[in-house]
Amino acid sequence: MKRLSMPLLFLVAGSAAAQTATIKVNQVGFLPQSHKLAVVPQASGTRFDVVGADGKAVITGELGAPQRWEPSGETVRVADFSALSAPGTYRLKVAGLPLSDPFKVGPGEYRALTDAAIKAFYLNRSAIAIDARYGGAWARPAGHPDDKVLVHASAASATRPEGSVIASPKGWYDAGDYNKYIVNSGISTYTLLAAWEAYPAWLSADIGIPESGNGVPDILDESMWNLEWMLTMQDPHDGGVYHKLTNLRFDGIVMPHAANRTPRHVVAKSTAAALDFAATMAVASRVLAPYDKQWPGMSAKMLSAAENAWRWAQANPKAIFKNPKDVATGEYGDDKLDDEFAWAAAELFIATGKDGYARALRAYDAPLSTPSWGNVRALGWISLAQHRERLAPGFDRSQIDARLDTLAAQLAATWNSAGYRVPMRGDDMVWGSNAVILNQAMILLQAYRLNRKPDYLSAAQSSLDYVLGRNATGYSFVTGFGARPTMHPHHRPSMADGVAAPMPGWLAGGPNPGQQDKKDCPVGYPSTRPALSYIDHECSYAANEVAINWNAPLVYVSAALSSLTPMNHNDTVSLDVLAREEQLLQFDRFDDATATAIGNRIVERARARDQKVTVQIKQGDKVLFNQATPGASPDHADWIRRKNNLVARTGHSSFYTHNEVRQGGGDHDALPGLDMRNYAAHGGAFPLVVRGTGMIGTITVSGLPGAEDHGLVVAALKDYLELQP
Ligand SMILES: [Ca+2]
Ligand SMILES: [Ca+2]
Repeated sequence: MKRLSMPLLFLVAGSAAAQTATIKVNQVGFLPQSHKLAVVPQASGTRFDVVGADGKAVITGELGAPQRWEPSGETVRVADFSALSAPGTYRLKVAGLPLSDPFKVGPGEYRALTDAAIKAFYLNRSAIAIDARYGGAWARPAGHPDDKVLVHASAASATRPEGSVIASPKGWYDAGDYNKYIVNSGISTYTLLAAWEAYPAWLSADIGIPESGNGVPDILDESMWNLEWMLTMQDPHDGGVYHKLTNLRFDGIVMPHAANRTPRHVVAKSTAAALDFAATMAVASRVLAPYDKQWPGMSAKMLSAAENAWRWAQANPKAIFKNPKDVATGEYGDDKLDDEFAWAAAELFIATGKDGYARALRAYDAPLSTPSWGNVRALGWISLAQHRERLAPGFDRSQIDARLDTLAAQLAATWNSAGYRVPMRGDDMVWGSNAVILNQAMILLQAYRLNRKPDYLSAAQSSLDYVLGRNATGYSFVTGFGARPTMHPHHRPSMADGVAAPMPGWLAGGPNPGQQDKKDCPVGYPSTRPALSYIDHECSYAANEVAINWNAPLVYVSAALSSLTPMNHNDTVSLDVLAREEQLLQFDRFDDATATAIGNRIVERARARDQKVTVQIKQGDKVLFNQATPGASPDHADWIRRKNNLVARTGHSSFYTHNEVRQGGGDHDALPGLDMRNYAAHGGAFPLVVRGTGMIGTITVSGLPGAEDHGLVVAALKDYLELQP
């Protein structure tokens, strides 16, 4: 930790703006085809080198023109080294400045980041011990069982008078404290579920939680931990939803199990809580529909809970939450509820197709702005964009593109003109500013999916760069990631656990010129400038706390960039990995029923994600299974025929051959000696092998990019084979 401040101290003598006189770069790294920028303070040099581990320059370029950035008060130049795509570890070098922090370039560079950002939710679970197998050094006993929670006077009703005891276990601790708030849980859970809906391939990986390997993607298991808690916060007698479950006062700086034993309460029902609950449950009901076997009846139960909460909000449209006199925990107060009505209406419309919800959506309509816990309007439009193909008739789909593009265009314009090349303006630097910039990235990414404007993807990459080090403070704001990460977050377990390193994978709130904690901190802020209003100190609840609604967009944005950034032509998958897959995914016996079960499984997965594919399973010349999801193209049949021919010839999956050819520098669309009208070296056809017999046929998907077709087959096979006795 001492090391971190060395370069700054080194420069103090020569520079008035010591803490800013370093090159700022994303300290984690980039995908080969990412847009790549660094921010360079004014120095003698006007050129930059990117140097490899051996110190030799691999790329050299001209710095951009000097430009002032008001939020930090600096004049900076930008280095654009997007041309760098070869995997490796690099630094930037500019005459007159210390070398930059190191960063990596490589495929899958954000895998560890996405996984750690999801795992942070696990580590913040209430009512369960964190096992060392999954939590490592951050294992701990269970805290806050919440199996006996009191109904607070503010929440009393005829059927549940003050002091009634209810069970409301599970859920995530909200932030650095140990309380649970519906409003903030809503947007956080939504963001994880939306990430899954949009980027299921990247997010199917097991991350090492108790539910890993159970056949359900871990991000959904993790979300379920909180959804189950949220369901308990609805009063079954009237559909209303309690605003929060908290102590009367914040716990001390202790571990969860050592927190005070005074009773916890559910506090007042509120309109905001009911609507955020309704929206989140509507989303969860559609996302979990394919998992009815694992959670019987859950999807239907959630949809009905959502509609009941909506009805309560209709009947109680102005129940604005204020902390009762005896309750001092977080308020999450919001008196502008048009956006909550609009969000819930959008999600319920997608879920049910009922015209009443479409009418409500129109009634509460307004232009979009960057989402946050108290401003949720844009969340509904992200969902509408995701589901635009299957919205009930009568909904003007062109409106979806227009709405998201209007906001994304504003953000991209700011990004283009700002000295630091970020979409965030000085007045966006509020409490939790790091989540503001990542929520801006969510909008940019969703707009990019609709219209593929390259600036939107680049501006979203810049947003991730910002939180990982390309900001005026030079910190990577994600614990455990980068050369100079946040080390002292305001987070009770990280402060009380006796482990030197903070719990990894958490995003600090970030620069906040409000500096509301100034009087509570033994160290001063280095500056009053918005972009420099940050201290890495445990005291700093205003700039250095962590929170579930800040981590969720980190999951979303790292997954989206990993999925949307174009693939480098040099990016291939290891043949060893693919060969092992082929060894592993074999059958002891195979018959028509097996084919039907696997085929259905693939179709189910594709349908759940709205993917247009054709699935075929063939034994010899006999087709055992052939089905297409709605909207699949008739062309798929020919792709399947050509991919199958390749598998019959090579004995390997078509994805294996695709990678083999590319790794050898060849063109996969022109295989020597083969008539490519009858062969296709694209992923999606997988050899059907019975142990002791050999290859008897193929299991094939077509319709998506080859890697995804292949991924769909492999995921379904893994699912199926692991579940066999
Ligand atoms: Ca799982
Ligand atoms: Ca609001």
